Amino acid sequence: MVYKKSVLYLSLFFLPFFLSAQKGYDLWLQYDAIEKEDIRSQYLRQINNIVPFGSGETVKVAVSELQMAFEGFFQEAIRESVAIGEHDIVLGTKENLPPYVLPSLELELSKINSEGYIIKRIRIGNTPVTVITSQSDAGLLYGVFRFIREIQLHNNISDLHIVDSPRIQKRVLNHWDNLDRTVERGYAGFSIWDWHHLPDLIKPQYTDYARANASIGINGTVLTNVNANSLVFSPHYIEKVKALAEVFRPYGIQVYLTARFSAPVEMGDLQTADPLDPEVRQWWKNKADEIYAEIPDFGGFLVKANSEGQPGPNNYGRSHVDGANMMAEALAPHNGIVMWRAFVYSEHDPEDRAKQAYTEFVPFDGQFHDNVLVQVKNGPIDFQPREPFHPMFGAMPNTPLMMEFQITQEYLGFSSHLVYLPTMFEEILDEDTYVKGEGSTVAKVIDGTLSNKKLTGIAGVANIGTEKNWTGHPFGQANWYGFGRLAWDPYLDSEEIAEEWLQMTFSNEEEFVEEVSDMMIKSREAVVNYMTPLGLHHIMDTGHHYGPGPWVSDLDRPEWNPVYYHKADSVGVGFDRTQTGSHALAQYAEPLREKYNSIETTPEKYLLWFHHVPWDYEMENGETLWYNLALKYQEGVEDVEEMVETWNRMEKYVDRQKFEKTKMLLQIQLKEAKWWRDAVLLYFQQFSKMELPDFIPKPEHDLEYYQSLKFPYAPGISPAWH
Ligand code: BDP
Repeated sequence: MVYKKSVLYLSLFFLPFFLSAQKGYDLWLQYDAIEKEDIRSQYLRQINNIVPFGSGETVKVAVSELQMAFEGFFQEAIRESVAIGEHDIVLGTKENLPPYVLPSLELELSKINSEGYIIKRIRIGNTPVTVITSQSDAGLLYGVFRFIREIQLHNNISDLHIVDSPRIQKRVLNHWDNLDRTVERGYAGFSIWDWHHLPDLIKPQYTDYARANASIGINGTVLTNVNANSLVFSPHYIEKVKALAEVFRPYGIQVYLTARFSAPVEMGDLQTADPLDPEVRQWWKNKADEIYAEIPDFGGFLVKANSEGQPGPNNYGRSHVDGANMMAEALAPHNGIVMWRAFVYSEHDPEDRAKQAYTEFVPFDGQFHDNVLVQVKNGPIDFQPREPFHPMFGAMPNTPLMMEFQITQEYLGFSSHLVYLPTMFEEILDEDTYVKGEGSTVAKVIDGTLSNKKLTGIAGVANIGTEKNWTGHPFGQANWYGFGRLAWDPYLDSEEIAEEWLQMTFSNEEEFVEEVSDMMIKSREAVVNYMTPLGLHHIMDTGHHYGPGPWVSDLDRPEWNPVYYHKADSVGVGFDRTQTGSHALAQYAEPLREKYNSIETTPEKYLLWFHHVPWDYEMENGETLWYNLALKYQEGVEDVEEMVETWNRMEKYVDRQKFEKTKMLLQIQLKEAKWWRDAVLLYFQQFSKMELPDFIPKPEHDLEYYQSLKFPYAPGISPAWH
């Protein structure tokens, strides 16, 4: 008896924690009961039964998702029915809907693409119903998730008329997951792919992963690290990949693998991986056939070649085109694609690293096969808190270019800092390349409208791991969510996305949504300010990229050292990329070239990216560069202080676990923002020889102390780097 009591006591005690953890796990798919009776009854008046048409797996998961959502919202089971009645939710693809439903949808059906959907309130005779329809199964599921979202946002559904289609075709997550379950640049635990137990153990988490992705329209996942392991091509692993593909298929998600260029040699079959060697070409064809025999809807390969030590066609005196086209030929009969990365820079090339990808790839414009996408990081260096857009965007009108964003926060505070990345994604997508006159935005390059591209894509390096809430930081989920939403429509407003996510994840209360979305929107500028303001970049400590390391200068490759990027000296700081320097700005179109060539017309946010600026240079506010640098670092710290205060006011809206966790993480962020400010300013002061302005509190430690800090076990470094 006593024993039982204590069990009960314990379980009651732990229940709130368990529920909280579950809430973290449920991401933005929280189907919480609608407590306000007027809202609840209004919905119930317009939702009766579900009437599905079609019998595929996708229809089944769509119905069960709706049922799960309704049961959560209304705490009542919603029945499935075969005959259409008043206020029913009728769902089916165009092909499967009964013909008498179609006339009221014809116009909309002609407007959506193969993955789009329509949600429309219509009357069949005198019977009012809500129809969710599409051209394809995947579109139908997207429509169902959209309908659910409308309710999560407490929108009116009495007169729904939504017609929506994705603007980009391949909307893909890139997992930098290794087969040993470590995750390169992963800060949320280990890989969710339990390779050892696959294909026999199918974890419910795989389905929940697919649900989350489908709910935001992600339709592809690259399961493995770009620093690839050829073992994944063995029959043993293909079987495991197949098992995952089967879980994801009903959700419209294709699987892809990273292809290690030297696989034909490493798997012991051939002596060479030369892409022009007929045996090598045949090897890739056979491998593709073998994979497709098991996974008929396999997506294709992502390839990192001749980059950071990875093998590639250059090892055999061949070009990126030779390599990519060889794989493209192997995949083409199966409708597979190659995503060939443009992230290349060489230790043998003394040219500014920011120029190298463009120099190497742009001359190949138009030479890649139709099923090749060249995947380009958003900026010309490497996922920094702020970079100008990559000049390759717009410079290859005859080659499909795929955007690569990094959702995992390698250079932005890992999973300890609250940084809302869609603000940054939006900044890049909105940038004007001017290649076809004003309005030639990066978004138009990516969605193919600028140069009429047939194949389009966007990738995000995932921030997902085995942590209970998937992403470590509760707000990391917003970056996964926001990436998906922008991949669907790169013209969306990141603030609206933040508001949506907050309502779906936390609460619909206006005060909460307003204040916290504002905090999220400002969080990106905060991290830029306390890490790399005014165009500084890559001054993180090397290897793990955790914390400041502007002093690092002893690594073998020059461009692995932060001093290479800031070039501080007694005159000033910054990388001269104008005519007098590396002339990297020549890779941009006019009028950008002219604009960036002069200090006066370069936006201050890119100042030290393009110019080596004297410490006493007078900036827009009449103060010196040195003063302004200090000001930015201080602003960054104050921005975080404000975030802390905002969050503390939100306690009443948030479940305890998420509240406490975020609160503690914000304290870490504040501590680290101060660390950044003090360490970087003390370091640069050696060059500027100027006093720190009064508003900078006395640093807690001296420079030597900051330089002595070492973090050999900082997370995210995968064995690929050892
Ligand atoms: C760098 C990362 C490294 C990745 C590389 C890449 O530090 O871990 O392998 O990018 O994108 O930023 O290939």
